[in-house]
Amino acid sequence: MTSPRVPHPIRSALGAGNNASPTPEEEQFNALIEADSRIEPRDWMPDGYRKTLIRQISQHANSEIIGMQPESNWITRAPSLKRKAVLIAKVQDEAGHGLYLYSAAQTLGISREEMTDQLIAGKARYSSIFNYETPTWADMGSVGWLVDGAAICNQVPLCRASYGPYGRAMVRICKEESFHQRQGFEILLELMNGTPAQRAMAQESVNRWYWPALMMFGPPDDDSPNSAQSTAWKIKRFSNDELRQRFVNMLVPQAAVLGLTLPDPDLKWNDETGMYDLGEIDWTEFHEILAGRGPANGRRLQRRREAHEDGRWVRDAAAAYSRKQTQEMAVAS
Ligand code: FAQ
Repeated sequence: MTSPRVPHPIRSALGAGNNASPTPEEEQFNALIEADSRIEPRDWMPDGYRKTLIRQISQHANSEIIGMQPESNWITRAPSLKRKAVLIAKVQDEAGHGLYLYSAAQTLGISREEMTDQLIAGKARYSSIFNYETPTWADMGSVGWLVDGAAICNQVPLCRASYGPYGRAMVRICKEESFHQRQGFEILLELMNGTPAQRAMAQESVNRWYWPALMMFGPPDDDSPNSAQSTAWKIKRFSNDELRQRFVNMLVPQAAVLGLTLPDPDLKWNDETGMYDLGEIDWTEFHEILAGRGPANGRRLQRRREAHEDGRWVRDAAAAYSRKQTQEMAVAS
């Protein structure tokens, strides 16, 4: 796995081949990035930095919101009252994460309506992982253990992202994701301590979710067009492949505790690198999903559109109440 060539932050912030001297605002921005300090909403920032953040944060927010669907599928069928309560709380947490992230993106000058319109029109991305089905209860374990586990690996470094509102939102989100990952692990542990049929259900589910979870980290480094610039701007702190590797290194001992097999016949410890070697990822599947041809792409967007329509009366009522309050305040003053 090769690391991307990382351009110098100052030169890249100014744009390749731009020999003009930096403006005072550019100098200030570059100095903040170099000093590992934070860029705040009112600070000057290059257009590309703003656009990159809007792209990443809105995709991330969309993922949290669409990501509610595969698990809400199981709320009415959870096997006990305790599991139902935990699952409701988890799905509610994802809604909260979406809201923090949409708010962080709004500080960059895009409105919530624009982001929602782009999502329901099918023009905005959300994580590939949420286009898979959740046909068994064990999938709630796999989503927690593998999907939230991958999310944590990817997101802990984002707590240090150079844009203040994004980094701060990630701190809170990561705390909740840790709990999510543990509840997934615990569902699988209980199944693995159960009957042969329960153990088989857990293994079958992990077989389906393992490779898609590895794809969550994005394309390989040599096919990741955004990485170099995002790393130079200290939005990304590690490459896609580095984080994917870190995730697998973490999973292997956990799988051993669970008694589960990770479905990669080429997975083996490498004494030289001090890491696990991984088998080949099927990137065709990833690109098919990004092109909208995954197992559940159509239904996920359709459900999001329906939910948006179902919520119209709430938005209208809130807007009417807000107008009324503004009028009352104007009369009183
Ligand atoms: N899915 O050049 P790169 C969660 C796109 S939250 C779809 O490497 P970048 C919590 C990428 O956008 C999960 N598209 O891009 C939860 C770009 O396309 P564009 C979401 C993907 O941005 C758990 C193109 O490929 N987490 O799970 C994916 O430098 C359970 C080229 O890629 C985040 O969003 C993908 N997996 O790196 C909720 C974390 N990967 O935009 C409910 C924040 C790549 O140029 C239940 N995001 N693409 O048209 C990131 O860290 C980064 O954006 C990456 C991609 C690492 C995802």
